Amino acid sequence: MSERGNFITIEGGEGVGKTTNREFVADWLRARGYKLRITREPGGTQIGEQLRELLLRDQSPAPAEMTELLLIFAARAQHIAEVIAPALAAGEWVLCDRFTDATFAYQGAGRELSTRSIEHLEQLVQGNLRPDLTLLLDLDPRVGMQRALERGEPDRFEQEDVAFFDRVRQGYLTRAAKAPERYRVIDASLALPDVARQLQRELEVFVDER
Ligand code: T5A
Repeated sequence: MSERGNFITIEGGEGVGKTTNREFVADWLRARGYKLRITREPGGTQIGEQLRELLLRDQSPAPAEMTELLLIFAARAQHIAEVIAPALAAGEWVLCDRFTDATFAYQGAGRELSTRSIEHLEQLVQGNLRPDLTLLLDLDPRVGMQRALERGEPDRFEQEDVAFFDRVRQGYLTRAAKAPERYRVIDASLALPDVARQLQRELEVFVDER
């Protein structure tokens, strides 16, 4: 039986550069010979991508907050069953753009849903599965929104006000402070090469410890 792979997540608010830097992380890991599965949430499977479309679409009436939370965990259950768990079991590394920390930040801190309910769902859907490393790209949401809006039309989440995104950022930072062994906070306000340098430093430490 092959050794279990490692599960790495990239997190942060809107427009912090998760997708852009995911490529850097992936290239760095592949260059060191790790077999890598790149995926994202919400999404990552056919069912999950359909749920993503439903979640991000600007629609009226919008999904109720609890509906949103359950749809996110429904997509996650499928993602774990179909992609994440089999890949890790086969010894692949999984690099995921957002995971449950996003739910604690957006639905917990942002929408102010109870952390206890999210923890219950986390346990129900994931069992013991947690990321081994979380790279949190931290950025003032005003800058992140500017970057995201320059790129295209805002989705349903991107239409929230700045107070919502301030809570999201604080939610992430609070979780990171509580689990320093798993989280690495990256200053995403710097130019891309400087962000990449910070990521590389953290990856070197992580890989050395394996
Ligand atoms: N969601 C998700 C929840 O509410 N709960 C959950 O549990 C989960 C999993 C979609 C939404 O779903 C919500 C949160 C989200 O609103 P998403 O598509 O992953 O999730 O999230 P977005 O934040 O919308 O993704 P974006 O693609 O907008 O942002 P990224 O990936 O962080 O940013 P990226 O890489 O596309 O960069 C944005 C722009 O900035 C530039 C890039 O070139 C690009 O143009 N840029 C920089 N410019 C200058 N300096 C830098 N350092 C730069 N880095 C990037």
